[in-house]
Amino acid sequence: MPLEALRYDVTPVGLHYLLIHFDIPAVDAETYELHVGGHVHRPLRLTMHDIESRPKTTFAVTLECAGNGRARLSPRPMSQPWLNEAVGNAEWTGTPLGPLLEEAGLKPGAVDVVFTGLDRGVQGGFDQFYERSLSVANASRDGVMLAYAVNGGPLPPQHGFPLRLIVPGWYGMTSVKWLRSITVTDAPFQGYQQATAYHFREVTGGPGVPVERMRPRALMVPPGFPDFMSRTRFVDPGEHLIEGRAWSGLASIERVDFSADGGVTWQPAELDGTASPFGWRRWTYRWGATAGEHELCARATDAAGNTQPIDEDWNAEGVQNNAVQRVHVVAGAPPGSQAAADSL
Ligand SMILES: Nc1nc2c(c(=O)[nH]1)N[C@H]1C(S)=C(S)[C@@H](COP(=O)(O)O)O[C@H]1N2
Ligand SMILES: [Mo]
Repeated sequence: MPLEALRYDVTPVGLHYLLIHFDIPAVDAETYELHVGGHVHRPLRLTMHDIESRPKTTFAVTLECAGNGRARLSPRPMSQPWLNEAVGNAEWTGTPLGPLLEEAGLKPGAVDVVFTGLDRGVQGGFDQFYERSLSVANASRDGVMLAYAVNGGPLPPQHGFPLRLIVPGWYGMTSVKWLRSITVTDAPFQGYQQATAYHFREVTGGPGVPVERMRPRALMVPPGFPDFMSRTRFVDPGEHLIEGRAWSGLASIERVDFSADGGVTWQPAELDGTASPFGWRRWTYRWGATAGEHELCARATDAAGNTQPIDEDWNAEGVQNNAVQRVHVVAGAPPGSQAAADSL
C-alpha cells in the first residue's frame, strides 16, 4: 500500500497490500463447497448460498503482513522485501466463525482448527496447500469471520475469492484466503506454515517463538514530495499537518509520539477515535519545519505498554520488525527547482 493511502480510513481495495505465497487459484463459486470436518460431531458442507444466508457482520480490520519492515534488516532475510507498506484497513463482511464451529459440534479433546486454502505450492521443500491453524479458543473469539465481501463489494480473486478467514489483531498469515476446508484436530497442527515458518528466530535454525499478534506500529503519510531515486522528501519551511495511522494487535492504541530529529526528542501526537475495535486509529501532529534536513519518526504505544523499538530487532525470517518509521525530509527548495534558481 503506497503510504499516502494512509490518508483513507478505509483502504480502497486496489491500494490494499497483497501477499500471495503461490498462485491465485481458479474457483467456480457455483460449485464451490466449504468442508468443515475432522474432530466434530456433525461435518458440514456449505455452498456460498448457505454461507451468505448465515448471520452477517461487517467491520474494518487492520491487516498487516508479519514481514512488514523486513527490507530494513541487515543482513536482509530472503523473502518479500517490504519496507513499511504491507498494511491495509479494509471493511470485511462475512459470517462469524464461532457459531459455525458450534453447529459442527466440537468433540471432546478438540485442540486446533486448521484452515486450508485451495492454493498449492512448494515451500521449504514441502509440497503443500497453504494452511494455518488457530487453537479452539482463538478460533472462537469475537471478530473471527469467514469473509466473502470487502468494502461492500465481492471479494476479488487476489484477496481470497470466494471465501477467506479474517482474524483481527493477528498478523496477516493467519487470515487464510481461498478457503477449501476447516478441519478440527485432536493433536497440535504441525503444518509447514504453522510449525516451521512464521517464527521469530534470533539465530537461523533456532526453535524460535511463533508469530501471532501484531506489534504496535504508527506510520505517517510522508509529507511533501519525493526525489525519484533517493526518496528524500521536500517540504516548504513552515507548519505542516503530519497525519498517519496507528494500530496494535496486543491492546488498543493509547498514544503516538512524533519526532523530527530522528528519535532524539519526542512530542505527543493527537489521536482520533476509531469506528472499529479492530481498525487503525488516525493521529495528527502540527510540525513547524525549520529550513534544513530532518528525520521524521512516529512511535505508537498501546494500553498494555507495548511500544516500538527505535532500532530493528534482527531475526532470521525478518518478521515482526516494528522499528519506528524514518522519513528523511528537506525543508527548503529542492535542487533544480525554480525556487532554488530564484534564490541564487
Ligand atoms: N491461502 C492463502 N492464504 C493466505 C496467504 C497465501 O499465500 N495463501 N498469504 C497470507 C499472508 S502471509 C498474508 S500477509 C495475508 C495477506 O492478505 P491480503 O493479500 O488479502 O492482504 O494473506 C494470508 N493468507
Ligand atoms: Mo504475510
